[in-house]
Amino acid sequence: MTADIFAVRQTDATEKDIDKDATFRMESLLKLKKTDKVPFSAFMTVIANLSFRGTSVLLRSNVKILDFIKYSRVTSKTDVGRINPLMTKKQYRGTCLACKRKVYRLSIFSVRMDYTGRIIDPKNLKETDKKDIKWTKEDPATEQFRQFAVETLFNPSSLPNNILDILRQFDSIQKKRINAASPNVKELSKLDSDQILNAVQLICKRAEDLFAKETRCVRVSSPVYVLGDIHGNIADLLTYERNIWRTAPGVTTCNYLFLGDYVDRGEYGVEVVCYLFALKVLAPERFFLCRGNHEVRSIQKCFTFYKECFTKYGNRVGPVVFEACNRAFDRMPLCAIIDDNIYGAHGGIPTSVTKIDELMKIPTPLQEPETESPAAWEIMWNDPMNSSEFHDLAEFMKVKTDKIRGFLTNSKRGTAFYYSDEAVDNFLKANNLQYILRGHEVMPLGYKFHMNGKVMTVFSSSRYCGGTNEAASIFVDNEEIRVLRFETRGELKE
Ligand SMILES: [Mn+2]
Repeated sequence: MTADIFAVRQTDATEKDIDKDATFRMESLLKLKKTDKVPFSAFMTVIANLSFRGTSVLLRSNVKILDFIKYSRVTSKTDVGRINPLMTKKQYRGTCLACKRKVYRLSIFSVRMDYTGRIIDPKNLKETDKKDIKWTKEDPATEQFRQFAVETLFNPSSLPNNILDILRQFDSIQKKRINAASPNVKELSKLDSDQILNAVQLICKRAEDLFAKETRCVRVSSPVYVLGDIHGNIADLLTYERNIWRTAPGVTTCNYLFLGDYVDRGEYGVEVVCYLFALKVLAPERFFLCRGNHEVRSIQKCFTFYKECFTKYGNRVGPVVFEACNRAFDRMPLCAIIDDNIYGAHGGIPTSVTKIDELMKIPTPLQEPETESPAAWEIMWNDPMNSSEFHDLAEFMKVKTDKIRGFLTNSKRGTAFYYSDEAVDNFLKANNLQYILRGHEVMPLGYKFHMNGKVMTVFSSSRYCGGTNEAASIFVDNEEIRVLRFETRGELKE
């Protein structure tokens, strides 16, 4: 240490000088022999009473701290930022926290995709690559998952894959491709009513069982595409397939959240339901479906879905198809939370319940949600209303706004409520959330921001009821909420 102090002070001390100084410090300051060990407390005492001089220089940097900061870390960061602003962001992020520290295993399947994005020719690596990899025996859950992959997910002729192929033929380009790739896939119109009944019943039952097991408010993580009302528009649904989940459901990287209203108004309610249920069955942890106000029997009887089942499938098969779909609807989750930050539901927030934990307690199944669970009914029906309109309406209805906690009777719909900025703030604060995404109302561009962007409407069926509205979806990724709009006109015309 004495030698180091001399070195920092840059004196021309010889070995002898250093030895002399060290002996002096040991004997006179510490009262020890030159060869003794120095106890730590004794060492600290001589430093603290300043009799052992020079030690502080050993801890000092020979560069000024401001110069150090200026020329090292910060400079390099600004340089990176100037080259590409995304790079500085990525330095901190990489993948999300939830994605870190996972235990991975090798998947047993390699799959081949044809030019339509469909999976063909799955290869079991246990059989084809056994020379390169020694496959160990798996636990029962993994074995079960692999069994599902063999029989359903990567089996091109499994029920859900078959349903998807049949429904893809509503898109003329997909139809040509499917005919070229798999000439044996039948068109829907060429199936007899018993085949259809069998397929619809089976896919609905499997979806029903999955929905029944989900929580009433499902947790979804980004990246996720959020879609609003579809309303029997199979053509638009196939446009999304082409653009945002082109590859088979088993190998997509994103999640997909649908906010309800799959049937009524549009012509292809049954097809939309079967298509979405097939996705749910193939990839239950990727595709999430919330219930909309049209996923209710009494509403479908007033609109078109009930009639659609009868006209398409007749008096014998029609009611069975209708009931099979509705048994699944009765068990659908009501809302979703994305990344612990964004709430998603068909209509929005209910009057009676402010905590998500309470929403979890809503019972299932709900055949008649209007009477069985007002909270569920309101989640499916309520509409947001901005402050000035809300106050005008309250005045008109002669209601004092300080008593109603931000909710007013929904005069436009004749049921449920409007919710204001105040109700939204209470709900978001109570659950530590930031945004609300919902569908339920058609918008000219397919989306609309309300209340300074805290609430967003997304509508994913273009030209709804013969109108001119566009379709949109919302893409949530990398701490950003982006609106996507779709050109839905093109490819369906021959
Ligand atoms: Mn609706």
